[in-house]
Order: sequence, then structure tokens, then C-alpha cells
Amino acid sequence: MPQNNKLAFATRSIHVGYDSKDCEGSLNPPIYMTSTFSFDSAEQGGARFAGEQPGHFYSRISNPTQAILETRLADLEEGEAALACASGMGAITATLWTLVAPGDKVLVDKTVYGCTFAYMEHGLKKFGVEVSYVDCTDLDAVKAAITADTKVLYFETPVNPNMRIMDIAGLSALVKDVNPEIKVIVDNTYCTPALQRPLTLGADLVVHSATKYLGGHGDLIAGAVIGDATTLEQIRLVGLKDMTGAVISPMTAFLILRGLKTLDLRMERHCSNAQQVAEMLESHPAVEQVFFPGLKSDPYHQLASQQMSRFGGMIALELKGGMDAGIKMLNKLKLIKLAVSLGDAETLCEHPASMTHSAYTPEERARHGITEGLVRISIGLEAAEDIIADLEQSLSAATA
Ligand code: 7XF
Repeated sequence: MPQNNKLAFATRSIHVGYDSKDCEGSLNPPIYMTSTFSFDSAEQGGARFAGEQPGHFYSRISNPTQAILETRLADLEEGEAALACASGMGAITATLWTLVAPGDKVLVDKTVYGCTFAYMEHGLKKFGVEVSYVDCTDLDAVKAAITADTKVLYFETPVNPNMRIMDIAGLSALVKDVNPEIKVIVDNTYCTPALQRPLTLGADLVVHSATKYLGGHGDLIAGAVIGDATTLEQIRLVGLKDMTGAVISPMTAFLILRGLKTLDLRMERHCSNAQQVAEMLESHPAVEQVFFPGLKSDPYHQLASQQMSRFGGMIALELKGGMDAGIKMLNKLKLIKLAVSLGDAETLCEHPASMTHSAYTPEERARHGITEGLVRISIGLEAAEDIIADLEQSLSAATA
């Protein structure tokens, strides 16, 4: 395929990194199920281990199926290089273990996915890394929190689960102005590069749970990090190879390549379904508040319009009856699955306080902006009217 960056996103999601001419015309890339690679000579093996010669030598470091996925992900996020990992947590931990040392400081937005918080709070801190939390929607607060030891600014946007939105360009410019060495890391799981490309807005690294929209079918666990080639090589050789071993399997890499072929198409449908659902919820008498940047009433609507091409497929809401009403509603769902994870064809609904964000204590949740009554919906690819009908019946049943 022509390496022509003028090809549209949807086309690149299907073609980049693989040419069937290289593999006997096979339309889909081969799945290289191998742990090791034989050498032509002892010298060649030594040169590959020393990094003096390109080529695969052991699948904990690289594998040809994984390499196709990495080329494609780097292209879609507009980065130089990518590393695919065994999970989103594998990608996040491999990245941070590579970038920080005892005494360094990591600045984290006050609300992040539960296990990311647990890793920061209990993992990094245990090894002498200082972690502090800041409201990244407040640029002055971020500026004031940066010290000489700060190595990383880390945030999600939109935030899991409360849908706050960060100004990626504003935060990146601010950080670089204070100290260009600080790495700005954005978790782009909720948007995917189909909707938002943080590297083009000034961020240094993007991390993903590829378990979600990138894979897109709820049948795998995987992650990725994308950024400049030098940092990615360090993450591969330190964070992945030596510190986590969180290597993706070739089969999983293949499944993500398959999922990526429909990423653009799927995101379009997730977004249009979510817009319709959010508008229904906003006018529903049982609903106290809807958190969705596509609503004109949402405080982040303007910012989201600038940095996202569409508003995504994730919605959070609070019911008038608080947590009790939320739990009742979850228990009344019929079509919609009561499950964590997101970005699947099936609409999934969950209760962050007791599920995805249960790694926070109740006090921490209160401090970090996660309310006990919040309900999260990952809008799937079913017909919007069927999703809406199930939500309407569950809301009526829960508030009857
Ligand atoms: O290691 P994973 O592939 O599950 O990815 C971790 C992860 C990283 N970043 C974000 C924004 C995530 O949402 C996740 C995983 N979140 C799932 C969820 O919120 O439903 C995990 C289910 S407990």
C-alpha cells in the first residue's frame, strides 16, 4: 500500500503496515505464533541482541504480527512509533516504570480509572515515586503543582467515569513552557484516534486500553502506547522487556488489526447512538444530571467541540434517587448488559463506585470527584431506539 499520509483515516485503519504482496497474497496478515526466531549465524544473533541489527529474536520483545499492529497504531495516532502490550494496565505501567525513578514526581489528574489510581497510589508510591493529584481542568492549579522533580503529567480525557474534559493543547503548552523535559501522557481510550489525536495537540505519549474500542468486540485484553521512537524504544527495552513482561500475544494483535478495520465506522455509530441516548436522558424526569460533552448544556461542550471530532460513546448519569435508584435501574435492565468494560458492540452499564472505581476508598472517591450514585453507560452498536427503550423501561421500573 502506498505510504501516503494523505489517505483518509478510515483507509489507513484498514491498510497501513501490511501489504498482502509480502505474504503470498493473503488478504489478512499472518499470525506468527512463535516464541523465538532462528538466526543465520551466531554473529547475527549477537547483533540482534545488541540492537545493532534489525530483526526479531524473541517474542517478549517483538513479533511480526505485533509489529504490523504497532505500525498501524502509530500512524493512526500520528506518532513515530507504538508498542502494543498485554493490557491497558500493561501499557501504562511499562511506560511509567520506564520514565520515573525514586524521588521523581508524577502529577496525575484527580480522577482516573480505578486500577490506574491504584497503580499510582500503591504501586509507584511504594517504590519512592511521589504522586500528587491535581484538577487538570484548572490550568493555574497544574502550573502551581509542577516542581523541579516533576517528570510526568498524566490524565484521561474524557475522564473515566465522570466525563470531565481536559484541554490537551493548553496543558501541553503550559507544561512545556515550565519544563520541556516533562512528559505529558494522555489516556486516549475513551476517544481513540478516530475522534481525538493528543500527539497533534502537543502531548508526548498516548496510552490506550485496546481492550475497548480499538479491539471493539469485547473479546480480548490489550493495550498500547504511542509516541516518539526514542522513548518507545526505551519503554520496549525497559518497561516491557525487563519490568513488566506485559507482551501482547500475536493472536490478540491480529484481532485488534481486524477490529481496527471498522474503527471509523463503529465510532460513527457509537457517537450518533450516544447523542440520541444522552438527549433522551437529559429530558427524562427520573434523571438528575447527564454527563456527556455532546449536550449543549454540558460545561465541556465547547472544549470538546475543539479537540474531539465527535463526542464519543460514553455517558454518565446521576438519578434523582441517588445511588439506590441507580442500583435499582441497573437491576431492571433487559437488553443492556450489566458489565464493566466499554467500547463493545453491546451496550454495557455499570456502577463505578462499586465496580471500576472500587480501588478508591469511599473517602478517596469523594476527594477525587467520583460520586457514589454515578451510573456509567458504554453505548453500543445496537439500534438507538432499542437502547433508548431499555433505558426508559429500566428508569420507570426503578422509580415506580
Ligand atoms: O488493562 P485494561 O485493558 O483493562 O485497561 C486499563 C484501562 C486504562 N485506561 C482506561 C481509561 C480504562 O478505562 C481502562 C480499563 N477500564 C475498564 C472499565 O473502566 O470498564 C476496566 C474494567 S474493571
